Order: sequence, then C-alpha cells, then structure tokens
Amino acid sequence: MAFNYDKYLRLEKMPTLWCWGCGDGVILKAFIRAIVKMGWSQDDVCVVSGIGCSGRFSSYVDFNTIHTTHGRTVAYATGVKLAFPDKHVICVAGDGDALAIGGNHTIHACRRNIDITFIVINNFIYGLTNSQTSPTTPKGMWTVTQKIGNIDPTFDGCDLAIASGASFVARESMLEPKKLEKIFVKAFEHKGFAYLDILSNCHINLGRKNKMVSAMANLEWIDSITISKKKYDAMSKEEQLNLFPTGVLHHDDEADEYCDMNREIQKAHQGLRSKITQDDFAKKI
Ligand SMILES: Cc1ncc(C[n+]2csc(CCOP(=O)(O)OP(=O)(O)O)c2C)c(N)n1
Ligand code: SF4
Ligand SMILES: [Mg+2]
Repeated sequence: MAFNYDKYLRLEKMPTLWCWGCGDGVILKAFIRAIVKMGWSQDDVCVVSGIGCSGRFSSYVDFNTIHTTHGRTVAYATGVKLAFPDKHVICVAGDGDALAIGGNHTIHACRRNIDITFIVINNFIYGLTNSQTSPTTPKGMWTVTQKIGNIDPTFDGCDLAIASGASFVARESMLEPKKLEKIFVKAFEHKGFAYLDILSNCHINLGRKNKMVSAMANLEWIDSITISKKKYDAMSKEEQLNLFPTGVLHHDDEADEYCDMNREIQKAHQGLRSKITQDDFAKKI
C-alpha cells in the first residue's frame, strides 16, 4: 500500500511554493517516512527551520514547528532543546543559513554536542534570493554575485562539523530517497549532535546559469560529484579532488551530550540552593 503522507502534512499549505522538480520535496517525504519509522508522536517532534527555500520545510509538516530567522536556526533549536530536553528537535537549514550567516552557531552547536538533528539542505547556492554565492558553491560556477565565476574555495560542512565536535556526521543526496530515509533514521537514533549534509538540486537558480537547465541535468551533476565513503577512502588524494563521500562519515557514541550535562548542573545548583537555605536556617536557631 502506498505510504500516506497526509497525516504529517499541512494540506492547507499545498501545493508547496517549491519549483517543479526541486529536491526539497523528495527530502521532505523521506523525512516524514523516517519520523514514522521512529514511531514518534507528532506532538513530541519539533522542527525548526530558517529562511530560504529550505526554510519552508517547517511550514509544510504538521509537527510543532518554528519558522525562524535566517542564520539563527540552530540557535533557536538549541533553546527549544534545552527547554524541552525530552522532545525530538530537528533543525532544517540551507547551506547559506548553516554555513554562511549561521556558521558561528553551527560550530558551537557541534561543539556542545547537543542532541539535535541538523539537516542542511545543500543546493550549493542561495536559492530563494536568486543565486548569490554560498560557501558551498563550486569554484568557477556562475552566481549573481560572481558573474565571471566563483573564485571562493568550496567549503565542506561535514569537515567543519567533525572538526567542531559533532558526534554524528553524514552525507547523502536526494537522488537516493531510500538511503536518505535510512540516514535520517540513523541520525534520529543518535544521541548527540547529528549533522547531515543533504545534497539537493536548485536547477532554477544554480543549474540554469551553469549548463544544467533541467532538474535532471542538475541531478546528474550531483551524481557525478558524489561517491560512497568506502570507494572514496580507497582513492588517492588526487582522485578525491572535487568529490564528496556519502554515508556516515563520523560516529561517536561516547561523547557527553549537552542536555545530560545541563541536567547535572541544574541538580548541583538545586543542591547548592538547598544547602544555603539549610545553613541559613541553622544560623537562625
Ligand atoms: C538576516 C538575514 N539576512 C539575509 C536574508 C535574505 N535571505 C533570505 S534567504 C537567503 C539565502 C537562502 O539561501 P540558503 O540558506 O542556502 O537556502 P535555500 O534558499 O538555498 O534553500 C537570504 C540571503 C534574511 N532573510 N535575513
Ligand atoms: S529556487 Fe531552487 S531551491 Fe528554491 S524551490 Fe526553486 S529549485 Fe528549489
Ligand atoms: Mg542553498
């Protein structure tokens, strides 16, 4: 029987504002299937997204949702998780949101290892605002801010996340929805900060100006730059150039999780307060 997404969608918001053929829809469906696999109740999930085409994610899914400001997505999600540590907090942001304006928040969320799943929809461009260079835009590509070709070195969010202390880091592309669903489940199961680099197409604002006019052409390009981690690891440094390994890139189950540590601190504070009260009381009698 076909999977019924209706229960998890805000049908009154349909059709989506995403362009025909945009990868964001494929990611959204895999995301819902993964949540259902986890058996989580809709009330126990909170989806926080920023501004951008990817930011619309939170408008379309029927969970607790926050559609927040560009670049502050993971900061809001951190606040939600600290206030409601028993809820499943999932953050969705674009490459511009997560790695440019919000790069600082990303580093520190990774460093704290707070139990949030951070889904970065990486379409290599500022999609919503019509083609400005993002940190992941490949060198040489046309953007509206670098019309002769991007000269900035391409940035790898997974490398940043690993170096900053995220305890689960993985990459998949929307070309393989089943793998996407599986990686979401693995990330949701992980306790700690899970950083997911999800490659997607923006044939409208990246592809059209870079000889990838159709969604299919953009997807073929994504296919040509991705390779499984196993094959990638067997390659020489020269062969690895301009390729992105997919699958789980880093996994550490032992790292301390931030909400657990925070709980201990709260307990210690309470102990301190009650001790002071007892001492004060003792002085009075
Ligand atoms: C503080 C702030 N700066 C800039 C903007 C304008 N803005 C909105 S979305 C966006 C870029 C979105 O790119 P990305 O995060 O990669 O998401 P995509 O649209 O590609 O999914 C920008 C610059 C804004 N809304 N707020
Ligand atoms: S502009 Fe690009 S990212 Fe935005 S909806 Fe269209 S194809 Fe998708
Ligand atoms: Mg983008």
